[in-house]
This record gives sequence, structure tokens and C-alpha cells, in this order.
Amino acid sequence: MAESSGILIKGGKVVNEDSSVISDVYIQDGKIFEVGQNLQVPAGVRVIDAKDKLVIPGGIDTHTHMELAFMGTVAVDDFYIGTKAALAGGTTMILDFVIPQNGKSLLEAFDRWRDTADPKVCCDYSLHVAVTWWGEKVKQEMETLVKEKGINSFKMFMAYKGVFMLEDSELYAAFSRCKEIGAIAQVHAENGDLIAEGAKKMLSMGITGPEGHEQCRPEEVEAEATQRAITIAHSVNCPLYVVHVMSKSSAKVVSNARRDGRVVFGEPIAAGLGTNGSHYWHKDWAHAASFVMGPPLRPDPSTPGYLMDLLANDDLSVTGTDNCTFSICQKALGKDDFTKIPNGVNGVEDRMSVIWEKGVHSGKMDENRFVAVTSSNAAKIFNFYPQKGRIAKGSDADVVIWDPKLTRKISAKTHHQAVDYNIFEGMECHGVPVVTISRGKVVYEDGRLNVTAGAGRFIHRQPFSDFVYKRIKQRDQVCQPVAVDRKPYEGKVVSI
Ligand code: URQ
Ligand code: ZN
Ligand code: ZN
Repeated sequence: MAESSGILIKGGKVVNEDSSVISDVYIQDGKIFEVGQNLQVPAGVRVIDAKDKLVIPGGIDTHTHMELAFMGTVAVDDFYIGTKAALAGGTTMILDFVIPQNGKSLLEAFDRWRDTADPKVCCDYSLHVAVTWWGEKVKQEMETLVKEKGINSFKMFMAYKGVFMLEDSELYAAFSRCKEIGAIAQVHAENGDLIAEGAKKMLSMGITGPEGHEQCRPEEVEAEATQRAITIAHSVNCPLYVVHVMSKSSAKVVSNARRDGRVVFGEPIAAGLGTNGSHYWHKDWAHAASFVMGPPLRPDPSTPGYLMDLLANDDLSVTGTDNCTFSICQKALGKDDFTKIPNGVNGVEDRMSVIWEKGVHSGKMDENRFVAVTSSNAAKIFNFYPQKGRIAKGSDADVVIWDPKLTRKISAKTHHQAVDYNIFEGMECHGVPVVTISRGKVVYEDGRLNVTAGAGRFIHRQPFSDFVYKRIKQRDQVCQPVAVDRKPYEGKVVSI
């Protein structure tokens, strides 16, 4: 329950994606009640001094997989621990994924995910739905999910052959359906056929370690699929969202497409912005395996800086984490065969600090762009802005008091996640949340969490987000191909 007595955040610098101003923020009944100078508030209101601190919209993580059953086991960060850790890191909303088994009902899977998550989440959340197979039933259920369940995003996999992967003709049909119902199409962009062949080749050469994982699916396998998805989406005039952009090659494909006017958004994740794939060659198997995810982190050490540069200048748009965590004993399912290492890494607790350190403290972006890429753009793309993603009168009171000068050292020894390692182990980050407020309740302060399982709400989203669909609609009006009006040909025709 949101605190009924109000909170006054005094003297901080309120940072939105488009402006920074020293201002008080008055919170009442879970909402931002007023933003302004020297606010007068009723007696009994708790006052939090935010002098020399930033007051930012709570982070929105666009991409998590809490307690996902995958590759023979279940991700250890569940909806309770995962959202608790998110709040400790300054993230106040996650967007997770419903992933139906091939051939199974999307609606039934959605209801199962809701039943699992609702009693456990400590912060607000929403769900994307994966289209893991194609048929008339899927087409119908996509419309029901949009019209009745508040879904406006669907993820199609171009990888995981034989498990989740769709063929191009199915992608064409699924994207067409997304366009009809006003949803955004998301893709896991890797060529699943090449991955399957590459993995067989690695294993046949006796390469069974994590170094085989990256080498069997190099950057061009990701970039090729990214280009293919963009081409298919553009052919049906459907907006596209490329999840976990992990390489320079695929990031270039996204930025070139945006420059060509395509409606496409690229989502780098904390892992790709904060570390790289050289760890796959680490001599310690457990260390190397802990970085295994798909698409892989890239060994080119210039990748994190390059992705951050593109994120800073809006070639890439928004950040998630793909938090899908398997402890070492689970990763060990693949100790003799890298294709059996459950794919996924951590990030949900550390995303905001990693991006502040590598993005803002490095001088690549300013505080306003930081808010855009960690919060506002997610709310705009998935159509719940400014309910979230902004410090403004009437918005949800998901607020973080951020200390840009404070530093913290990331470690599995101190993190709140369930997973027993941290891919950012030892990283010193400027930019630390000192207070996290979730729908008007202080849930994190002085390094201590005060959360309630089930306190989070499911956020319904409407289709046809203006931020995504305005150009699409304009093109539907003015860019339709038309037949040429000409006299019929009356000349000779060869006989066959
Ligand atoms: O592919 C995904 O996004 C899910 C299955 C998480 N695992 C991963 O390695 N990215
Ligand atoms: Zn994926
Ligand atoms: Zn994912």
C-alpha cells in the first residue's frame, strides 16, 4: 500500500529527460502531487532533504526474465528477489516476458505469468508476450492480449531453432499482426540456423567450453538477423524493437536503419554496456560460463564504449538488462558442452549505476539523456508515459534520490540478487541510489530495503503508442504503392 501520509523531497535537482531544475517534490497517496519551489505542505509530512542530490524518475528495466524455466532449470532471481534487487538499484519497474512453449496458448501462459508474478512483485511491472510459434490461434490471441490484457509488445525469436524460432514467413505474419493491432514487434535477432551449424562445428572440433559459445555465433550472425528483421518489418510498415543489441555490427545496422527513416528502436543491455566477451576465454570454467547469454557478449573490448556512444546520441534508444540468472551449479549443466549452459546473466540491480559510470561519469551523455535511456524512453515506447518515466504532477510516485558523486563497488558478496556471482564483480561505479520510492512508499534508504511482496501492480498498456505509431500511420496514408493507369498492351504475344 502507498503511504497515505505525504513525503516532501526538499531542495533536490529534479532531472527529467528534457530539463533539470532545483525543485521540491511533494508526494501524496502514491502520486506526485506537486513539483515547485518552497512548497508548503500539511503538517505530519515526512521531509527528505535532497540538497546536492538528483531527483530522478525511477528506472524502468525493459527486459527481464524472473524465474524463467529455461534449458532444463529455472532462473534463480524470482519476481520477489528480482524486484527487491531492482529497487535497491534505483529501478522501480520491470517489463518481463511471457514465453509460451511452442504450440501452447499465449493467453494461458499470460495468465500463469500473472498468477506467478502478482503475489511476489515488490514494484510495478508489465509483460511482453513471446510469439514462439505461428497459427490462427496465435493471431487471435494476440488481439485478445492487446484488447483485454493491456499488452502492446510481442517478442519473436529468430534464434533457438526448434524451440522458439520463427521462420521469415512467420515473422512476416507476426509483424503484420502487430501492425494491425497497434503493438510493437520485438525480436531476438540472431540467425538460428547459423548458430545450430556453428555449434555443431565447434563441438566437432572438440571446443566444448564457453569460448565456443561466442565463436559459434559471431557478430555477423546477429547483424544479419537484425537487418533481416528490419527489412521484414519495413515491408509491412510495422514498428520494430531489437532487444539486447550486443555487438557493434548489429548496433550499426540499427543506427543506419534509423538514419534511413525506419521506425526501429535498439535496446542495449547493462551487460553489453558494462563488460565484454573476453571473459569466455578465462581459464576458470565457472568464471567463463557465468557470462554465457544469447546473443553473446562480444570479445572486441571497444564494444561497450561503442554501444554507449550510440546510446548517448539516440542511435540506440533504451536500456534493459535481460536479467535471467543461473547460479554456477546451474551453469554447470553445460560443463562438458557449452550449448547446454543455461543462457542468461544478471543486471537488474546494477543497470543504473553501470550506465551512470560508463555513460555520464565518462562524459558520453548528460543527466537528462541518462533519464531518457533508463526510464522515459521505455515509458514512451511501451505507452505509459508520463504515468511513469517523469517527475511531474500526476505521475506515479516512482522516484529515486540519486547521488552522482557517491561511488559503490559492485559485488555478489553485497548485491541483493539471488544469483551467486555478478558479471560486474569489483566494478567501482559513480552514481548511487540513496532513496528509492515506489508508488509513494520509501522502499529503500540508508542501504536498507523495506519492501512488500505483492505491493507492485501490473501496468496495462494501450496499443498505438504515438511515440511509435505516428510515423507508421502517416506512411500508411502517403506511402501506399499505386498501380499505373495505362492502356492495355495490344501487340503480339509469343505462343508457347
Ligand atoms: O534470449 C533471451 O532473451 C532469454 C531466453 C534470456 N537468455 C539470454 O541469454 N538472453
Ligand atoms: Zn533474447
Ligand atoms: Zn531476454
